[in-house]
Amino acid sequence: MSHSVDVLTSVLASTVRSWRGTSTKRKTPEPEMLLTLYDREGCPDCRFVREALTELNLDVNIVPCPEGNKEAVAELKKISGTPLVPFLTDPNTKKQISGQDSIVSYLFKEYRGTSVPSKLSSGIRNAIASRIATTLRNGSGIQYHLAKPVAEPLTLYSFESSPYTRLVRERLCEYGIPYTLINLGKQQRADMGPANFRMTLKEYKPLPNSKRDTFFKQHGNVQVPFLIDPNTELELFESKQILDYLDNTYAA
Ligand SMILES: N[C@@H](CCC(=O)N[C@@H](CS)C(=O)NCC(=O)O)C(=O)O
Repeated sequence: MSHSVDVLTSVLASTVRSWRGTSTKRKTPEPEMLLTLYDREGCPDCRFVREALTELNLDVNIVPCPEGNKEAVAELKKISGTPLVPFLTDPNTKKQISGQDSIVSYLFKEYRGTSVPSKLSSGIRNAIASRIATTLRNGSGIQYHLAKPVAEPLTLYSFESSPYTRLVRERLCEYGIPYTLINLGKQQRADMGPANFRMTLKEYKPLPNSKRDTFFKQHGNVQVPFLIDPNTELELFESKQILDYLDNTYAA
């Protein structure tokens, strides 16, 4: 599939999800230690959890569990007692939780002190929309593709609904590459739109003292996906280049 078609179907997938997982509340205290999510990018249930993580401005270690990766699934089964994703571990509270509804409820209660907002709550419509999103992406980010082992986890700057970033997350999942997901959800009107076409006439400035602000100070703009690979000391913008890099570096 050409990159443009991939981007288009990814836009459609985000649209069918009503662009949940785009915005992030201005202030959510960051937990001391990163949470870990055993995840399958194309799995409709895992999507709910990642949408909640963006909305809550929480970063997370992703352990990809693509179908067909026997080692990853065996590891998951050892820890959780079941081969099912999503599964979340939170070292801050020592909680281990299975299933999207329990995980999303836990995240909102623990990190926002509220119940799950209706747009993220479970229900038949929401579940169907998430399945349609997976169908639109033709099941990408589900099956394991044989890959070389990775010594150090990568880091990906993302937000859940980002159509370009979804393509990278799918590929990382298919190769079973663990990574730290840094959520840079949108926090104000000026964050809307692509990096080179902001919805503001003023000079772009992220909210002070936010993760976006830190990123802006480092790179002079905010654009996702942005990938860091400590194994090769590479830092890369642009989804197509990142996908080519992952194929060239990690496909077995
Ligand atoms: N050509 C870039 C486009 C990336 C892009 O437009 N990303 C959007 C999110 S989907 C973005 O970073 N928008 C600016 C922002 O979120 O602040 C690529 O293929 O990676």
